[in-house]
Amino acid sequence: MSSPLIQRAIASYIGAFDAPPQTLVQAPGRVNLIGEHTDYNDGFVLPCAIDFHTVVAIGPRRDGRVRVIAADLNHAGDEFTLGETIAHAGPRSAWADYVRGAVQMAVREGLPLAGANLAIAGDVPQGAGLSSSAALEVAVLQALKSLLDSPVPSPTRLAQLAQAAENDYVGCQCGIMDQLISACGRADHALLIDCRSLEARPAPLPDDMAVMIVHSRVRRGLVESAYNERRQQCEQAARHLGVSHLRDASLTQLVAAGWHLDDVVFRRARHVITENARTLAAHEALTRGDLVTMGRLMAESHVSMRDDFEITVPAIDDLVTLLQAEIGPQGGARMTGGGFGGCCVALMPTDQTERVAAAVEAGYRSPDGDPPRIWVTRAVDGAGPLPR
Ligand code: GAF
Repeated sequence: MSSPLIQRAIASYIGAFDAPPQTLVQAPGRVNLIGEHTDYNDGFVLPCAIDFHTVVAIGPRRDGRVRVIAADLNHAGDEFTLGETIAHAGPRSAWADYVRGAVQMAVREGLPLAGANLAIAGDVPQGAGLSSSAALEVAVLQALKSLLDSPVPSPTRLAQLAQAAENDYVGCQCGIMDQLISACGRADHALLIDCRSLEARPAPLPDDMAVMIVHSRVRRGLVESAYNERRQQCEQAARHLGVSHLRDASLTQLVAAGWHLDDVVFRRARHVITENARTLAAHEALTRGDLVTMGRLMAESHVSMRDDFEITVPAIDDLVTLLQAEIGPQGGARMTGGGFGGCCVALMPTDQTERVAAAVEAGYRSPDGDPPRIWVTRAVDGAGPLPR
């Protein structure tokens, strides 16, 4: 983690509260290798936490108030009273609702809080599909937990509270993937997460395999409504198939029921059912270091997101085609995250990264003419305290 980030959080805290913070904590963003829109269908995902973080500097208060400073937003502030029902901050400080939502969920969980001062700094690229909002929610909850010096909530429970903040306070009906990997990530590993049991099985990311993230610079528009609509379509398909979640349906069942399913709903369900199978196969391939199979599964995943789930955009399709052509059979690429813009993820032998990055830099421009942003990342541990 970058030390300027930590220094920014500390300086902002001291500037606002005239004393050093009691504790510093961090929560990372994430990239998903495969398993898209499967989490809220009780299915499987294969993300890793990445080397971009939200850092929170925190200190106690005794007056039941919470004061928050956003170091990266020109030290914008927010202040509210602790409670089980905290009013929204309003559209002009949308960032503050992630904090308010996380605090409200901590209070509802029964954490014995008496008030807090927080200063927040982060370097997770925003609006890129790398889970900056999950990192913020998880970091705030981790910071509140550190004030109590308590073993609870566990990392998994903390992720559930962060998801509740997003679902019930912010209003996006996301699944658990982003918050869970931010809370539970493991250095040098991707995690196969069973989004029903919340069990995670690590798969090592070998040193000779690189994870590259390429930001298409396509702005993610109308994401929330399109996301919630996809979720409703999946629920509709599950109802038709007589299962609680699409995790429990097979392709055979779907095809048999196909004649009385709307074509769009059929395709949404086909994506989820096949993506779950691909994700399980990808975990096995990654575990045996099989880049060729990983590449094939990533390519199939992208086609399924493009044609069945319809969450890609033409510029991202072009970027994935370019990446796949440059990488060849040893590895692969696909769009990552919720969709409608944002980033692609690519796997390749480490010694290929410079060549591939140069080719993408030269060969891709967003519809607005912006060059791509390229990061070769590594998998990091999930949220936790930072040494002082
Ligand atoms: C977003 C959501 F927040 C996740 O829960 C997940 O559904 C993802 O889109 C798509 O896989 O990041």
